[in-house]
Amino acid sequence: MYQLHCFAQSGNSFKIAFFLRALGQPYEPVFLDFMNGASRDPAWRESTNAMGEAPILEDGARRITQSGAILTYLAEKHGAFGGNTPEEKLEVLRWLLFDNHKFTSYFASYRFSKSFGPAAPDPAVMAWLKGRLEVAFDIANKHLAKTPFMVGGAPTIADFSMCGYAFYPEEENGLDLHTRYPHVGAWAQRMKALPGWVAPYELMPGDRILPKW
Ligand SMILES: N[C@@H](CCC(=O)N[C@@H](CS)C(=O)NCC(=O)O)C(=O)O
Repeated sequence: MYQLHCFAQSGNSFKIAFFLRALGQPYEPVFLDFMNGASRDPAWRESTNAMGEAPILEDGARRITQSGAILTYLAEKHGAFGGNTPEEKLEVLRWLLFDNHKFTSYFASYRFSKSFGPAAPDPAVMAWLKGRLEVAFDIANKHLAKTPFMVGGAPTIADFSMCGYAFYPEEENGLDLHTRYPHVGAWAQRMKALPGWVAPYELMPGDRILPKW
C-alpha cells in the first residue's frame, strides 16, 4: 500500500491525498510533525527527504518527493488524469510548473506567514507575496473563464495540483480569493464535487491550529 508522509496544514500534501482518493487507491498516512520542526531535523533529511519538504510518497521501495513528480508518477502508473494526447500532457506539465513556481507557491507562503509563521508577518514581505499571488490568481481566473478544468474538459493532475490550498478555511489567508476570482471559485467547487474529496483537516493527520497572527 502507498504511504504518504503528510500533515494537516500541508496543501501540497493534500494534492496527493485527494488524488489518491480520486484514483480509488488506498494509502497509509505517515504523520510528519512539521509544525514542531520535524522536517528541519538533519537526521530526517538524511533518511527521508534531503529537500526538507512534504509530501513524500512511498511505493514499495520507491520514494518520491515533489508533488508534481508524485502526481505525474501516479497518473502514469494508473493511466488516469494525465492528459489524453501529447499536447494535453504538455499542457498539464505547463500548469504544474506554473503552479509550483507561482500559483500554489506564493499563496502557500502568504497563508503560512499570515497564520502559522514563528513571528508576526513582515508587512513589506506580505505585500510583495500578495501582489505575486494575485497576478497568479488573475492568470488562472482568465484561463478558467474559458474552460471548466485547467486542461480540456475533464480534470487532470494540473487541477489536483492547483487546488491544494483551495479548501482551507478562508480566515487563514483573509484574501477572499474565490469571490474576487470567481472562475477560480467555481472551478474549486467543481473539484470539490469529484469523488474522493474530503476537507483537508479531516483528511490528513495532525491537529488543527488556529491562525496565530
Ligand atoms: N514544490 C514542492 C513544495 C513542497 C512544500 O513547500 N512543502 C511544504 C509543506 S506544505 C514544506 O515542506 N516546506 C518546507 C520548506 O519550504 O522548507 C511540492 O510541490 O512538493
